Amino acid sequence: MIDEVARRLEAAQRIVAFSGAGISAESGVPTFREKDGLWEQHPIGEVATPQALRGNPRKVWEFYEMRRQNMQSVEPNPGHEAVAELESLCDDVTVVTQNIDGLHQRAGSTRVLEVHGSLWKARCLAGCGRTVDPFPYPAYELPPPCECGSVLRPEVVLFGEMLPAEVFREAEACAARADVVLVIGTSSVVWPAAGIPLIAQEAGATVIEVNPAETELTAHFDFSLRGAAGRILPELVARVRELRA
Ligand code: BV8
Ligand code: ZN
Repeated sequence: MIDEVARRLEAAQRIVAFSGAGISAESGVPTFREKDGLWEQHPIGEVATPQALRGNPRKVWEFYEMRRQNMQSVEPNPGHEAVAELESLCDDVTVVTQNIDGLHQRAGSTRVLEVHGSLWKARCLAGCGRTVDPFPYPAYELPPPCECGSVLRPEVVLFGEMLPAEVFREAEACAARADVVLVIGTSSVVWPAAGIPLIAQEAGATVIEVNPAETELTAHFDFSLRGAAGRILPELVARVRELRA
């Protein structure tokens, strides 16, 4: 199967790598829905909804500041690096990530669409328009003050919130014109992001999942490589390189 997948990848003019928390798992970043996942330790209703943010901005900030703190000792892993290396094999590669950790960019990917926002950006909660990018770690005060007298909020998409319209539109457009989509390390349960690979498939793309487990959408995909991204993606890229040699 991996030979057939490598052939599809080698022939692709336009590639979309769609990623979730699983690609960062081997960097030591906890995922959300596996055992001891983030949502087990921190109920979504308390730390990842607009209601929680309005009701207790400090508690929501403590959750995101803890994740920013954990990221201080985290590096991209061979999975991120293999995705970045795709750019040397294909001149139209777009990463569409649900992750907010910034690891794809640190691994060298140059076109990254963050459909759920970023840990490293903040914006005014009251809507005065101020944005702080980058919003470096540590935040000296939680919640951080905004010049307008309100406070800043993480530039992260909380449950029940719209995804950044421009970014999501661009992600849908990239999916609709992709030849191959890699679906890496996502449980495919969070919408509308989970629908990105299906948009590509409707438009004729080959969709390849990389995940140690079966997911909600595995049955829809053309190929599903069972295993860790940090092992499978470097092997895939190596085979594409061989086909090119
Ligand atoms: C919206 C914040 C509404 C940032 C996140 C019912 C009730 C309420 C809401 C809904 C509902 N039904 C649908 C909804 C909408 C809701 C939703 O989809 N809920 C789901 C849970 C049912 N969606 C929303 O609310 C979205 N907004 O719909 O707006 C609207 C509509 C119109 C008009 C106005 C408003 C907003 C969704 C974004 C929410 N924010 N996070 C943060 O804290 O990070 S979502 C959160 O889940 C993260 O962003 C994460 O990226 C995302 C998806 O999770 P995964 O990345 O897939 O991670 P997970 O742990 O689930 O899975 C890890 C996978 O990796 C596993 O498959 C595992 O096997 C694999 N893996 C593990 N190790 C490895 C590996 N793979 C490879 N290699 C390894 N080594
Ligand atoms: Zn403000």
